[in-house]
Amino acid sequence: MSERSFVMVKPDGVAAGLTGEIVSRIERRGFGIVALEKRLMAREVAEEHYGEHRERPFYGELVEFITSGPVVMLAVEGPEGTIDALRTMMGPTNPLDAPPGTIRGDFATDVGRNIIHGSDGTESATRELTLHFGAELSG
Ligand code: ABT
Ligand code: MG
Repeated sequence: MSERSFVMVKPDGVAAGLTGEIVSRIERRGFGIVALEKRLMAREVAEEHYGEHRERPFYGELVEFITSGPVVMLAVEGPEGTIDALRTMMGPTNPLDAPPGTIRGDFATDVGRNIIHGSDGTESATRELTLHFGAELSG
């Protein structure tokens, strides 16, 4: 059984020149990169992407931030468990809680600018891959 996740280097990660480092870590770990694209996320797409946070106080800022510059989107494939393993590589949402050796623990300090996104389960992976890459890449 294989599994796919939607991974994204956020605008702060791209601006900091971390795209290569992050893609390299994922690649060297042995995961497959099925698709990779740098682009600006449209506002409507960002609102949909963060739909689960619509009622949260930080929602507006989140949408502003994620559309503030280009992002690098990836469809990443590996064996069952890949979605969780990628989240482990990233570290906790708040970078100050992220141990050294994780992407956030090595390169970020701000919960609102935590440089990388990865799907948090199989359902969100399918939803996000479909939203950003289309249904063909979702499974
Ligand atoms: P994402 O990969 O962006 O989805 O982050 P993650 O799944 O690790 O964390 P969640 B809970 O999904 O947070 C989404 C974005 O909201 C930001 N955030 C979150 C805040 O700014 N304040 C908060 O109190 C919380 C809980 C962090 C995430 N985005 N960024 N950038
Ligand atoms: Mg999330």
